[in-house]
Amino acid sequence: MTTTKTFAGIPREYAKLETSKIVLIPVPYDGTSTWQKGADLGFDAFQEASENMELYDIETDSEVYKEGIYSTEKLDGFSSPDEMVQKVHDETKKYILKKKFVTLFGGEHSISIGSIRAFNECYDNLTVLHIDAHADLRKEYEGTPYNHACAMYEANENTNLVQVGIRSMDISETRVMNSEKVFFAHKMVLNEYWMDEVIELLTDTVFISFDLDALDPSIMPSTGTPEPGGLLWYETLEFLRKVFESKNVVGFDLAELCPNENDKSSDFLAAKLYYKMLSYKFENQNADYEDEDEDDNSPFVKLSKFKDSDDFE
Ligand SMILES: [Mn+2]
Repeated sequence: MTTTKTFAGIPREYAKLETSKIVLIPVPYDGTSTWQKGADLGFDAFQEASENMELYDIETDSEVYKEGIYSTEKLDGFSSPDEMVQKVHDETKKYILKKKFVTLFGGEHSISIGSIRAFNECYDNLTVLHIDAHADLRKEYEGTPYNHACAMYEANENTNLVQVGIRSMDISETRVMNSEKVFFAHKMVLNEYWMDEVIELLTDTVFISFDLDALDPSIMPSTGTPEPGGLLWYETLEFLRKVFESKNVVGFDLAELCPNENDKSSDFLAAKLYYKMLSYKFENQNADYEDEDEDDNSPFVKLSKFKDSDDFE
């Protein structure tokens, strides 16, 4: 039997595949990163930090782990970037088809290529909401289209790609970038309406690809390429909660945690961010959460943000 640890050390009864609504796929891959290596160590640091996190979310008044979080075995041991993309695609698609809410944790950002491909095969009119310091729009880099610098090239071709927090890119990327759907960090800081403007550009079905270097290095120093001028904690949470309230988020990934053994705060932030995103996803279901039996609520159904249906109409 598997010895895979449960996310946050939750009891096994909440981590069985059959009853879990959420699947966590770890992809500790660091095949192509260009400067600081170490994203392959990100998942273990995230896992360890998660085990030290309290599991009641104050803001949503929920314990989302009770929806069930199944952790798959790590995907690793790839012989090439192509093989990594293919395996991530296959594994992601397998769990989408089991009607799970699929989440992934990198690894470097190229892990998103295969997962986005799988989501795009399963959902119409998919938006990829890409939150990152970097545009990641190179067609090819250092000999492969599956470099982390290329993570969003295919999404830009095949989905409604909306990019948020961007503050570093190559001039060649300006030629493929859809500038109407890019929110540059230096403009966001002057625009109090950026969250609503982003949401207006999203279709109803959204996959969130979150590169942790989107966050400011003051709160997320442990990433391969820290860029000044990033998102802060509460604005990030406010934005994500709005997205989860107003759109059907069908899955997400977090990438590029590059842990530093002398500073665990980034690892903890990553664990908390992951758990916050799950809490936002399921908060409407949790509103009536008293009966622990399974019901027909599916994470794929867009739910009213109102807890009591008498309160509106
Ligand atoms: Mn990045």
